[in-house]
Amino acid sequence: MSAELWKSAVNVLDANWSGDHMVPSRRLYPHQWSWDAAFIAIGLAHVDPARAWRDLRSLFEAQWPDGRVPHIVFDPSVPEGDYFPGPSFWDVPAHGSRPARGSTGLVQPPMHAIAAWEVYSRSASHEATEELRWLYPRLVKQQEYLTGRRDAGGGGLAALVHPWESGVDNSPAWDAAMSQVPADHDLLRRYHRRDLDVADASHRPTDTDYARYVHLVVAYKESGYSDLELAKRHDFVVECPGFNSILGAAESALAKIAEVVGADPAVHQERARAVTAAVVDRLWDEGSRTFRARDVRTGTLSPAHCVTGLLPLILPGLPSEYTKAILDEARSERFGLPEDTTLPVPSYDRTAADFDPARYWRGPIWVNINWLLRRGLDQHGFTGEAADLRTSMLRLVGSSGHYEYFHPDTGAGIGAGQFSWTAALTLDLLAAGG
Ligand code: 2M8
Repeated sequence: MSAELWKSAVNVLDANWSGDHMVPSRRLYPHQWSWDAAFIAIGLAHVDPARAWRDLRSLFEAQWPDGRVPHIVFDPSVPEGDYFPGPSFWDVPAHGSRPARGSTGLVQPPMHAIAAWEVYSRSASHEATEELRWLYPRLVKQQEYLTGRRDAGGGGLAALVHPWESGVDNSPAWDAAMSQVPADHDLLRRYHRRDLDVADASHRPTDTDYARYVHLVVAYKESGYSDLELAKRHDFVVECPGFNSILGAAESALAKIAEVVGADPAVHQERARAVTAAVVDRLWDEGSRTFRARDVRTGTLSPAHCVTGLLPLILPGLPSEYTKAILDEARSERFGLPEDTTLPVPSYDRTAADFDPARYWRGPIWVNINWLLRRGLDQHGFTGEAADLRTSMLRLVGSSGHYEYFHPDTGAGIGAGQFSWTAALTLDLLAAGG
């Protein structure tokens, strides 16, 4: 079973390799995505480290001069109509040696330092050290952009200007903030939602979501993708516990990378401590004893219990008062942290009236999130829970296939099949042993 699963995962990654980068899915996502590349590198480390480094390099070659690492790097050989919104919609200017329209202007969770450290640890070599040397200053610049220009709330966290930046696009965490964003259906009608040609509409964000997504991109683009005074002029400015926990964990990974490349680890340890303190200070809700998303414009925390509220567990320095509270929330009927025979945790509170088992980030199970949760459980000594979660993920992918996401009651695969991060993280879970 595990040899078969290993082989099927390798086959997915072979089929989705595009010469110098991996696509998440041939049909649904035919370009390179930022946080996907990091999860994919973690899996490739076990079978083809050269491809892992190449994929990360391709992504960081598209880094902007201000440090932002774009959420999509467009493949110029893919026709404009194969993904919406494509290169001309974003109309990103040329910078440095990068051609115009080469990427989007948004970011995604900065998983890359964590991934680079994972790849290096699995295959330390002269070449791997050279790759780390090349990446290190770029990773630092990425972090500095996020904690600098993107600190719209002024509390030491990165603020997001679009739900796509969170990676959990239509999560209920954004419902309150998104309800204030104009939904211009006329504007949306001028475009064609390519995703609905290749996926079931009931499994994807709604047209109202997309009308708001388009509005936010147009507004940010019209500002020249500027981050000045975001909280005053942009319609959506939020702090996500998932994104910011990855930001903090990335600093801890950078401390380890700094030691290899001869830089100062202390500065990264200090930044990791500062981000961890800011996550607690700004996103902890004492009433419910959970972490929540913050709307920077209103200063309020989202009422929704979303799986991103469990992700501060990946912060190595999170005090035990909070790690225990996260474990309680994960074990509650809202998420049902599995015994090894049951299903991994869903993306949203199972007991909520608007829990939707099929619609993308509003209920289904995602492997990347569960992989992060397992890492956090393991790191904080909840090793039995981490082992059960690993087994349940492998059972799910083993029986349903390398799907993009999974039905939280039946385990049926939903969205794109042959999905790269599911395959890549399956390799990493198999390699981790029981
Ligand atoms: C999904 O997001 C894209 C937009 O970025 C889309 O729906 O078209 C999300 O699941 C995101 O987390 C992921 O990185 C991307 C590619 O897998 O797809």
